[in-house]
Amino acid sequence: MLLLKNGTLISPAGSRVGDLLIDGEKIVRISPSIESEPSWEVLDVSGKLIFPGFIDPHTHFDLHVAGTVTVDGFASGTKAEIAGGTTTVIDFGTAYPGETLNEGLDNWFAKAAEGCSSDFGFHQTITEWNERISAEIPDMIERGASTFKIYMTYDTKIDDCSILKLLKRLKECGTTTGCHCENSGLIDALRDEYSQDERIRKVSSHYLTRPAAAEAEAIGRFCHLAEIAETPVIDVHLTCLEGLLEIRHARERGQKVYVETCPQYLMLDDSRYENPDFDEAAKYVCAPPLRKKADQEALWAALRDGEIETVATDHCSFTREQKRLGIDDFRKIPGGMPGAETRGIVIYSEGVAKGRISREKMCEVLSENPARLYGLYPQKGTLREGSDADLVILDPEGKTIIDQKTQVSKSDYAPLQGMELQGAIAQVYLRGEKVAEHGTVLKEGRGRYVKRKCPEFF
Ligand code: DUC
Ligand code: ZN
Repeated sequence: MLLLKNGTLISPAGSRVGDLLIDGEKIVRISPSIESEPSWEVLDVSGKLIFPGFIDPHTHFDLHVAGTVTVDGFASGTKAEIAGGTTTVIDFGTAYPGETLNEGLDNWFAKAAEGCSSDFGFHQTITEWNERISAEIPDMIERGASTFKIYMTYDTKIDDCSILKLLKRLKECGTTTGCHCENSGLIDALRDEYSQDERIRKVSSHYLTRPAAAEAEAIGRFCHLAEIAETPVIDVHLTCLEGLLEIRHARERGQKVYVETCPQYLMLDDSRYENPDFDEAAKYVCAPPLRKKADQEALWAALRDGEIETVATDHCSFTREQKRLGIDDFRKIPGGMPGAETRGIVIYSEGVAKGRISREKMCEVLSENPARLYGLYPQKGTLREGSDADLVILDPEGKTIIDQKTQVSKSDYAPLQGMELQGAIAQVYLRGEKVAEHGTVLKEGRGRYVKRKCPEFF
């Protein structure tokens, strides 16, 4: 038994000082005061905030992108996550065209077999639509990969006809999908144009060929397809106000649309791409790209107001050397950046400590909402009796400096390098076991697969 005494227990409904008792892997009692027994381990956490372990529902470990593979696989990716307080990740398994969904999922289980330091699950990415794939949806749900992902851009995209059919089928099966919304045709036309002259060697061409309008149009179209299918849907990695306006329109029509954003879109803007040093600018290449400062403010306000339900990382990490694949052609820069170990503390420091959002909202968007939306609740995402003892003990008086030299991710840069943050992730517990302390992972490979239920549409 482990008794945590006098911590501030955070939940979306409110926070209170109290004691929390862990027996093995589970939280067994929460009360304003629990009398300890001689055989128990007791930890005084006065002044500390106790969050349910964070959930990262958007990672890309061991993913092939633009002729290379992300530098973090499941071992280093989940180790980075656990260092930063994320106790469960949901990665995207992918069935490439011609593969069955079961084969795609098998491949992702094999990738994760190298060992995970956080608990883990999978969404299944669908890259084509036909009767065979449709028939396999119940298998995915049965295997716990109960939510899906589709792309409206990249080689993995599916067309509107397929999206509508898929949405109807997922509705029938009691689930839904997340979507990467960007207008592929618009982007392709601009990329063709920008690759005709010297702009082909400019990193800035990346963001100039993926404007907010491309994202907003695709979000609007995706929402209208969901309107016709009469089903809730998820927009992953929202970056901009224009896209948010489309979400608002859908909600005004009475639709349920769940929205995710990521710390990079809250913290960084597109001026990063204008750096004349290729290595510096290419660090930030991701899709959708970073936007304007006004978009960051709109996203913070939307988080505060409950218009964004989850904050994920979209951790998709490369080294600077890998980014150099695109030194002569911006279209070949692998897209994505690391962020696994910094998400929680960035949201605390820049959100809670700066007064943009409450600590209860932080708990909602990092823990409870992803647990509910992705079928993990109440096993995960909440501090309650019977739930897994996945805990983050956050010291609000601590300080964190982001430094690539001390990060766990194998990437050789940190997008927020040098940032001084208020607060520190003091300890992380995974199912009752202390697995990380002050950024150091104490126990590796303790993660297990979590079979997820279908979403709760709150
Ligand atoms: N965007 C990225 O930047 N990387 C991986 C996948 C994605 O959608
Ligand atoms: Zn992604």
